[in-house]
Amino acid sequence: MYVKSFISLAAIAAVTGLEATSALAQITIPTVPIGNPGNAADSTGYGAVAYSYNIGATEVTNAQYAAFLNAVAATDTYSLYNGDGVSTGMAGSFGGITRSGSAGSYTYATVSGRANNPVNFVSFWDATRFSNWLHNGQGSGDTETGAYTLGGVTNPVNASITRNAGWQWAVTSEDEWYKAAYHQPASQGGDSDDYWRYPTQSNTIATAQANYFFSGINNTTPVGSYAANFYGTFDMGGNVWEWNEAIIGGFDRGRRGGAFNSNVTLRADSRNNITTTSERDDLGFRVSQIPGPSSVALLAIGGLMASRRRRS
Ligand SMILES: [Ca+2]
Ligand SMILES: [Ca+2]
Ligand SMILES: [Ca+2]
Repeated sequence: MYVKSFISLAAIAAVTGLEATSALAQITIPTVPIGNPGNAADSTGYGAVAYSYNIGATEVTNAQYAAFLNAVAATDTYSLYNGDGVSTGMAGSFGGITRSGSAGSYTYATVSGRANNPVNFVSFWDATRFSNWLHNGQGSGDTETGAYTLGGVTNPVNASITRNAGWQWAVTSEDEWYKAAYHQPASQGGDSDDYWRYPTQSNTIATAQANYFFSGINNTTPVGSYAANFYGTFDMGGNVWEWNEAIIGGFDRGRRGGAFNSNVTLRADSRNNITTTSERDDLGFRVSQIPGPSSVALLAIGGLMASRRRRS
């Protein structure tokens, strides 16, 4: 019977010791599996990944990033929120997150109609802290340890920070990103050399396929507004550029895929980089995941729910 098998969040909290509110606050990052491990690189030299991994199906959204801010940025020690000006910054016409209150009790909300647009105005270091927070189970999870050891320094020395072994969530590496965007084996319906020129399963692109310069939108669009590519990811071409981990020069990290104001930079042969502290209207990020202990913990909670249902 439905009524007897129903289990409330409060009951889950009672049996797991979790607060119902923290269970509700957990966000979900939809991911897709990237298989074909051990694939060869493209002629550009990128795209080879030896292991299987998951990647965010979409760019990280304003709603996801606002949940992160509400969890860890009541004071905002690390400048995770960009509040520049009225027309720029996260509260401006290209952003989608507002901040209320004063330091120590800041709260954050998404702008109506823009919750599912990609977060922007985020530095590379903001992206690493979001990843660490996911790695550490969200909630009050630490932002300074996990996939990256940041040591409480808002903008660390660039070359000193690389992904730690044992990572569970991370900013995409350049190869992880490139493979998810452009790879499709010829044997699985792909291009003859296993890589497309655009992240749209095609060697040409049209405005029906992505939000880029010729679309004429000149702003971000909700993630997933265009068709998915081979592996099931959205908006790897256009919408916003996406940070990757590649260390390029003294102060830069990689970014790929172009944005709403881009054209040729959507292409596989267009490698790009920008200063780690840049916070721009056309730049966001996407995360990678290796299933690990936190996923196992969630499965355990799911199993507990199932066993409670069976008993009730
Ligand atoms: Ca920031
Ligand atoms: Ca090709
Ligand atoms: Ca993009």
